[in-house]
Amino acid sequence: MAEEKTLKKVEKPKKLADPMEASIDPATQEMIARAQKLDIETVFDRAVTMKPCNIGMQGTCCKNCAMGPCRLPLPKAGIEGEDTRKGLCGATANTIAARNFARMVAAGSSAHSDHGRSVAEVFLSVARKETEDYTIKSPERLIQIAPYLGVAVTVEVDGETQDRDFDEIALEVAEKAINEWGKPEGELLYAKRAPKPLYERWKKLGVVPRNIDREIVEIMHRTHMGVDQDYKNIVKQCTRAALADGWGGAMIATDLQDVMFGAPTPLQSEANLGIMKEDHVNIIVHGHEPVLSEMIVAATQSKEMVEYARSKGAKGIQLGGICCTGNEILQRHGVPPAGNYLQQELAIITGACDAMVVDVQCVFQNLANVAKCFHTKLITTHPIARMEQDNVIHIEFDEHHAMEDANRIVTMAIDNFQNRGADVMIPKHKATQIAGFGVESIEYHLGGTFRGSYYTLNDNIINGRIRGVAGVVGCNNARVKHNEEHVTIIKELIKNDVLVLTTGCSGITLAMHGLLTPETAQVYCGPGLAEVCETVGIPPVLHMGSCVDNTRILLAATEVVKAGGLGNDICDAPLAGSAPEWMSEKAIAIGQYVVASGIYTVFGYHMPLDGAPEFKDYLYRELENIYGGMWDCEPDPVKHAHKMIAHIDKKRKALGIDKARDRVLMDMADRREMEAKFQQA
Ligand code: XCC
Ligand code: SF4
Repeated sequence: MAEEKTLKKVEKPKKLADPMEASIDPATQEMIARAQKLDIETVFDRAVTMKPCNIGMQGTCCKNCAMGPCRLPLPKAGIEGEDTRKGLCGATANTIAARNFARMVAAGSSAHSDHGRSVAEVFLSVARKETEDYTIKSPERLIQIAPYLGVAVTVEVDGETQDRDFDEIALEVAEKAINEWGKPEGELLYAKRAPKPLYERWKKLGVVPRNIDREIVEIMHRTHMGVDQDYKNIVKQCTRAALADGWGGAMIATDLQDVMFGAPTPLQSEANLGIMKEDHVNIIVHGHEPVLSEMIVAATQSKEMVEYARSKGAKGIQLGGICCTGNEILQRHGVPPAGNYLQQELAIITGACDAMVVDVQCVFQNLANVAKCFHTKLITTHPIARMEQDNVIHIEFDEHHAMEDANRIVTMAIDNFQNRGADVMIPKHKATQIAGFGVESIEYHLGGTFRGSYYTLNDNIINGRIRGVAGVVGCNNARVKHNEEHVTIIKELIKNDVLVLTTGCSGITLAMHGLLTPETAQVYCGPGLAEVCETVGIPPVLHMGSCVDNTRILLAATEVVKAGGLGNDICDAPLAGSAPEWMSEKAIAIGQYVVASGIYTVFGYHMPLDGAPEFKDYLYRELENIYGGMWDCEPDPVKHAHKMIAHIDKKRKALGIDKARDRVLMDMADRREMEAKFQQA
């Protein structure tokens, strides 16, 4: 019997993903099919063979001590009367779900903030003049952020105000920035960059972070067995750690990256696997920290390297990005992203990837298995992110000889070009995009006649041409049809005159599907938004960068409040947030800081909260009374967009600007009618 069973098992054909069901992107569909033909397994196949754990999905599995794991699924019939479910220690479903949620916030905040710390450390070497490979490309940004870190930019000399020595400012900024991670007293300095009422609210609630590391450590302590067993108190600490991320670690990362590598300005590029070139050396950089990839960009552009590539029979070097490392070099150098999170294996499956260089976060361990099937060199570069497989090469990157490391990596890729197999297949698909928007470029482009202020953006919101602003960000998730949620939600939003700001893999997705061009306005936008976009020549979806650059969205929201006419605080303005296909713990940290900053935030993919309905209700409803923003989850993309729009309209109504939209839309209809008549005549 037993034998028969095993036999049967072996005979059973392997379940594979249906490429058409797995993604809406033709390049991805083609590459999944190719992988299957070559018998190489990808995340898409694993997603159909491995089902998620039902109790984990509900958020109510606790393994915080060795008496567990204690599993508290919600009874099928629901709960009538008192909820008597408990873990061995008596922990309730609320406590367990809240602790699990908090640990996601801690992990997510630590990822962004550790990234920020690395950047701050490199900047300290720059300020101390210990490295020549990095410089200060944006002195303006440095001067701009210095006061927020309590660093004076002027000095008094004989009663006269003079500019302070620039090197001195740089050094003090570096020291003050690094201090934010572990200072023994005081509070997070950037908290005061938020609108005053928001800061005051945080202060009153006792959630202003003390320092970045401490808030994360405290989550780990509080969620240890037998410590914080009041879900509301746990959520309070989630807020404090998440704010330390959004208005701390991640914001410092963005700022100091801008200082060292330049603040992004709008530029044109492309996106999708089709950016790879058969006759070029293809190098893909993947991960999050731009510290190394900045050097790789420089190396691939150097004359020596290009000539070396030619000497090996290639026409040149094509660099491409995946995930947020990709976004970082896209927005500053126009390097095209080869794909988003779910396409990382596929870039290798083209057979044309001569080296994939990874740093931290969102890197599949399966890349090593896929790389084994091809000539691709998979190179890990970060001391905290190595892989166990023996085909992975580790070249540890050190900022003190950054250029040397980058040259070594690029040389390795070039040398590998000749080892390519005959079987190369690069999908043809790619799209053009405009990326590289920032707080200042929105100001500049939407500044209208009085350039240099958010007033014109506000004015267009007040007069109803722009209904509101949405931040749509975040990952892909193999449990969701690749790209579909992002694209559907965005189309629905812009159709309804909502201007969209995007970052992360969402940005890459929208680029791939051609939504990041000014021409998109005529095709997909409602009449109000279309008019604004056409007048100023911007896309209706503005790519603001990587995941840490969600802080740009916070600062843009702050500018909206400052410009006036849309309330006194972020929670008054017609704004909403969304992460359609989230998967990363960082998304939860981001969600929490966005909510705590006053913005209604809808996740598309399932949130692990169903096992604890009371805790879920607290996040989805109660938080609005505390922070002005709250969580929500809606997997249906059209409903998802309309929940955001409903919130935007609620805010418009509260501001008394709901009638303006009716007028604008009527005007437009009238005008079109007139134009039609005119044309007939
Ligand atoms: Fe990772 Fe930032 Fe998510 Fe993409 S979006 S899958 S976190 S790379 Ni931030
Ligand atoms: Fe179970 Fe409590 Fe231990 Fe969690 S902390 S595993 S609920 S005994």
